[in-house]
Amino acid sequence: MGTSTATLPADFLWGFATASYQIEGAVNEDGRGPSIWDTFCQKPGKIADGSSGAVACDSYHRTHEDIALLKQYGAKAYRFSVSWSRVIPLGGRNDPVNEKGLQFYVRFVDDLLAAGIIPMVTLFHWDLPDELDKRYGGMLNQKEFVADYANYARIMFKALSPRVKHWITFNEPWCSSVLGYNTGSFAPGRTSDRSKSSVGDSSRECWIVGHNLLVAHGAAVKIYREEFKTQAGGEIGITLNGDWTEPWDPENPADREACDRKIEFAISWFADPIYHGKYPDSMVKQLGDRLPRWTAEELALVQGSNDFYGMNHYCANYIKAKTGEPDINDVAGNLEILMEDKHGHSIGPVTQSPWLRPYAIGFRRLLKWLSDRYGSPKILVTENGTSLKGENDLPLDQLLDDEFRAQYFRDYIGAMADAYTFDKVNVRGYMAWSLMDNFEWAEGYETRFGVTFVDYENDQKRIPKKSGKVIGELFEKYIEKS
Ligand code: GBH
Repeated sequence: MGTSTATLPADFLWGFATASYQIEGAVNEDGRGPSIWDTFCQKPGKIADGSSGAVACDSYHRTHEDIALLKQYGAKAYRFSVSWSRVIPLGGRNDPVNEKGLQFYVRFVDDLLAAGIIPMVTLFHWDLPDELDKRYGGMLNQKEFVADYANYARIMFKALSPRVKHWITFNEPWCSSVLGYNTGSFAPGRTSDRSKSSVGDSSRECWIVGHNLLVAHGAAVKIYREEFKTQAGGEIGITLNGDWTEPWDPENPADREACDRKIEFAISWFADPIYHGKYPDSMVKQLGDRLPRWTAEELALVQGSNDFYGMNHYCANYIKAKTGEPDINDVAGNLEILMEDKHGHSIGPVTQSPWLRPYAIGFRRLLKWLSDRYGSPKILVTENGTSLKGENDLPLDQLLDDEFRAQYFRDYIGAMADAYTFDKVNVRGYMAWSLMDNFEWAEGYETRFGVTFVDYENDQKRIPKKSGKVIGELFEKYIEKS
């Protein structure tokens, strides 16, 4: 819980988040083309329960149910993402636009606004049109990818601006780069590990993809600012994921240094070029010429390209420095990421997600860390939430009474209010992950993150959990009355 005198400003924007491939389903409907996730899910062994987003929450047919949920929870805003291959089935700048796909989003935005809910649109939440991957190597190919992404972004700005005033270019480029091109655990699944993929170079491709995503982000921001922003009075930024770090041994300076280095490799990889015009020294030092160099033209697009900092945050880790030369495929900064410290003390309770143990004070500390490093930017928290150990196996009445998740939100939203009130962090928005249970990528449907239960066996029926209601009560308490 936050300190009792903590508050949030009257205009604080709060609500819930989702992503297209995780909720929409209807993958073959109304002319949608396949994305790299449709293809990836078909490969045996890639998804824990062998599932895919083919039906998911069926939100393509249930937008009214989703909007009703948002209203019921009292949300001011909703963050959702657009499926690029619904709008341009083949993806490219010379490929046809699918008017039916585009109109789906136009109508959805109209419906949200009619319900009094502010739309926040993510242009890319990992579901690249599959054809672009096949045609020219997708995100690896800077020239083609940036031009195609810019074309797609302009189509969406034209269709939805000025009614949409909050735009996110990319969700978590770290995941697209590292999980897609280093570990191979996410689409398109490229890696040097030949037991997982026949193609890929973990030591190089992730750094190239990260670079290209930044340039594509910059290109879209330039278009928005030059052609749409003035009329819309809107804002645009990128969303980065990053966990907080604590030293495995606080007495060891090497572990303390490794804590910052871990955040640099996860977050500053993208945020330093945007706010400071360069990659972090720690990355340059470790990666040498495997990290692309910035050209003047690229930097002109990338530096200064955030109107706000989009922050996805879930948890924290203990960090132990490695001794010796870094592995050629290392992406973490030559360190171990641990759940327990030197004395065997866990950073937080276990959840259904092996990587996630709640540690709310870490949220406050990371907000301050980002604020200090990037000159007090406006921060919108674009995702925060938790899974719950064994939730999927609970009887329905117990599953709906998700006190563990409710407490997570009390602790995390409280920590954020503390950061705003006492650390003067300029955090102005918060979207809980997620509005409802959905396709949890490589984890399939077994792991649930929703504040709403989705019954995949019974017509994707939505039933609110306790935590959905708690979030509204928390913001009611913290937000100052204007
Ligand atoms: C978010 O990422 C996603 O934006 C969202 O789509 C997803 O549903 C949500 O999380 C819940 O998972 O153990 O090395 O594979 C959160 C950031 C970064 C968390 C990668 C999982 C896996 C690290 N994610 N991390 S590893």
